[in-house]
Order: sequence, then structure tokens, then C-alpha cells
Amino acid sequence: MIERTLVLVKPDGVQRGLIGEVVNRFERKGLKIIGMKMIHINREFAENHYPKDMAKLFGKKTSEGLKEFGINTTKSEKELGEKTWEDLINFITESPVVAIVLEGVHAVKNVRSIVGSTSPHEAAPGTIRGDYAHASMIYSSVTGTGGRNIVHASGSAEDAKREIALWFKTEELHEYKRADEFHTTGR
Ligand code: 3AN
Repeated sequence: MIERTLVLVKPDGVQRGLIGEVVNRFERKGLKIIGMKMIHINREFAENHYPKDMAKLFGKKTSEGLKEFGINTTKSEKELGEKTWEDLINFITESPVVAIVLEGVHAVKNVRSIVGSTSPHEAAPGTIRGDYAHASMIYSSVTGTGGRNIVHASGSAEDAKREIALWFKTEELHEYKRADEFHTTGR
């Protein structure tokens, strides 16, 4: 049940000086930072992190969102999805990000809870996205601004494995004991 997960402080989080705030929320939960670095990724790297087939999902979500807000478009679902994906790639490459690997019991789920819902307008207060952002994903799609929601967190244990292998070399991940480990895990 001990898992590893990848978190990115995205360009908006770094530019807003929120690195410490984000890191603190995971540290105080007792999750162990086992890798951390700042990196300005290029387009090719970004396309590996956010594969182009995500455009399909974005197309569906964006077209549903446009309907919900009564916005008409002449674009197809495919065009909408590809544009949203392009915006995301442009955003994640615009300036450096901080990549973090966290380890702990059910780390993937714990981290997702701390991060909050994808769209900041739906993220609960007390979560990172709920406390520090408010613009919705559909607003990002309509304005072409990329999904500015401060952090990325792996969606599942399988995604985490793939993403950690992409962002970190084995020797960049460290083993050590936290002073409070006995109190948080009983071991
Ligand atoms: P999460 O990062 O919460 O797992 P995903 O995997 O659905 O969310 O989306 C990956 C990233 O794509 C999000 N973090 C966000 O930046 C961006 N994104 C998601 N949905 C949209 C959307 N409808 N419009 C614009 N950007 C989006």
C-alpha cells in the first residue's frame, strides 16, 4: 500500500511563489519527499507527459462545457480538443516547473485529495486548487490560456509509475527515514 506519486508545481504556481505552500501541504500530511527538482521542459518532453490522445477527452469535456454555458462554436469536438491540448502544452512549457516525488501509504489518493478537483471553481476550500485558484477549465479552454490549476498530481498508481520514470532517474530518488515516520505509519 506504500505508493509513490508525481506532483508538479506548474508554471503558474512557480510564478506566483507558491512552491513552499504546495510542498508544505504534503510535508505536514506526513508524505515523504523522495525526489525534487526544478526543470524547464521543452515541447517534446511535455508531449510525453501529456500524450496527444488526451485531446479526445478534452474535446468531449470542452464541447459539453460550451453547451452548459450556452456558447456556440463552429469548431468540431476534435478541433476543440486539439486546441485545448495545444494550450496545455504551451502553458506547461512557458517557464520552469518543480517536479516532486512523494512516497507514503496510499500516496496517490492522499495527494489527489490535497490537490482538489481539476477545475479550481469546483475544488473544495482547503485544497490547493480550492484555496489558490478560481478560474475554471472551461474558461481556460475558451480563452486559450491552458489549465492554470497550480499543480499536477498523478491520477493512478500506473500513471505515477510512468510519470516518475519520465521525470526522474533512479539515482535522483532517495531513501531515508523521516523523524515522524513511526507516528504517521506506526513503523
Ligand atoms: P488532472 O490533472 O486533475 O488529473 P486531467 O488529467 O483531466 O486532470 O487534465 C490534465 C490537465 O489538463 C489538467 N491538470 C489541466 O491543466 C488541463 N485540463 C483538463 N481539462 C481541461 C479543459 N477542459 N480545458 C483546459 N485545460 C484542461
